[in-house]
Amino acid sequence: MCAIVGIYTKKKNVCLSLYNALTVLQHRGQDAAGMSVYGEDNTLKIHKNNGLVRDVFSSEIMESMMGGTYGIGHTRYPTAGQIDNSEAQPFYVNSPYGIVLVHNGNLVNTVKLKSDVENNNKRHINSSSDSELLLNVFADCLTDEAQNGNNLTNLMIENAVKKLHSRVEGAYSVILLIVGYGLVAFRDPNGIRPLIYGVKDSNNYIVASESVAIDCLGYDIVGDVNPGQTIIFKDNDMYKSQYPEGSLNPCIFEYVYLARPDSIIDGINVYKSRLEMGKSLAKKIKKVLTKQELDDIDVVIPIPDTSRSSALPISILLKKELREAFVKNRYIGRTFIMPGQKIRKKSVKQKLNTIDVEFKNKNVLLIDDSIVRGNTSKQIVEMAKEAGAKKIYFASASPKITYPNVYGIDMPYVEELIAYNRSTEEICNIIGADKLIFQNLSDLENAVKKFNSKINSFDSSCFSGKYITPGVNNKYLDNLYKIRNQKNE
Ligand code: PIN
Repeated sequence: MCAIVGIYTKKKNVCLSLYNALTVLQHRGQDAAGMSVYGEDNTLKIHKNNGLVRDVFSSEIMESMMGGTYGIGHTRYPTAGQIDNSEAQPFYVNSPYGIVLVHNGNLVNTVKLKSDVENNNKRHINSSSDSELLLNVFADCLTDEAQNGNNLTNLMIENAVKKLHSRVEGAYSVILLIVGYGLVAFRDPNGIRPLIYGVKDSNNYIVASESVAIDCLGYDIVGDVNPGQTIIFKDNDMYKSQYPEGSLNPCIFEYVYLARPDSIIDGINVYKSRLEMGKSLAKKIKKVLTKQELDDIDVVIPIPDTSRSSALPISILLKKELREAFVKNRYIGRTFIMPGQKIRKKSVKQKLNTIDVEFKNKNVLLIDDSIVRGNTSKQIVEMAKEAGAKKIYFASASPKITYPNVYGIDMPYVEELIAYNRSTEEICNIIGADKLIFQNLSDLENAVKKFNSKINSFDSSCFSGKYITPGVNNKYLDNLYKIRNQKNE
């Protein structure tokens, strides 16, 4: 999962707005940050490095980025293995025209693409990033369009994106900066990863992964970039085209945990969808627990931050008090995003502490948004016991995660997933709880779908094993595992 943003304005020093947008989107990736701006003096500036936005963009660097009127930015977290800065974005190619790209998502036909790009298009890929590959595919498609020697036009760009769609498979929300021309935003025909745009004073535009960036920078939301839609921002205006028709299959994990609750994604208020998840989880809890167990519960306790929204209706529907009993150190990044098991294990205790009075001699119902590897959940149960809890019921607002994600979320391979090949009872024993309850997948999907009838289906692949793009089969997943292990060696 990454964040992308593009801002097209008439005012100078667009780097300042890009910086602000990237800090608002920091939760989508803390591994690396970068931006590229283009100014009237015909210079393109690019800066990227590993680290948080505030560390990568010191005052000195920001000063060197001043001047430009349009630009793009990115925050990244690793989608597989390696964490050197060769995969930080944006990526740049000087021909044709000079193009810079930021990408959120993950391509699934990279082996074929790489061979096509290197052997047929005679281009060099200098990293293991699928985003660099994507940029080179676009550059090749645009080179085809530019053969007649004419000046660049919107139609040429739209045709190049059309060709790109026919070559590329996977999830891709993309923003391009074309030197001297403007910005181009497009979203894959399945609309897996989010992309939304907004306007200020009728001719300043922003396009970003989440609507919070639009809000916080004082722009008004216009709408989501539709699956298969291309929007060109040029000469103070925007030009939309649609190819292919596309269908909306957003990643359900955005609603479960990835996105900020104050974002609206594909017309759905993320916070409201989490409230709904809480309502249906409350029903499931009532079904699964005996009357005795339900009576037993003294308090409902969310594990901060994401699960707070779903814990609220659970407390109301179960008629149990809601208590804040975990305090989070807000200066430590999300453990889910950190690469490597060791760092993840160590960081739980540093990150969360208990308010012991809320646990002492109580039967508690803990709520979390998901259980992935289960390490955090296990340590949290231990902490609750140490703080004096008698019984611990644990409920997850999403179902068991039993398949890998191939569309840009850093999910571990199946064997690292606690729910892989295990019953709910087995998982419950491992994490040390007295009872464990998972949300049903249909309930989760309904909780989100309820707010947008246009959604055909979700990318719920990590729960269901059903992948929306062709070619993602057991052979593909096994190969992914091998590559991942090689990278981690
Ligand atoms: C963390 C949200 N959420 C908590 C991320 C932990 C799985 N974990 C996924 C639960 S926050 S584990 O609220 O956004 O800070 O199952 O892998 O141990």
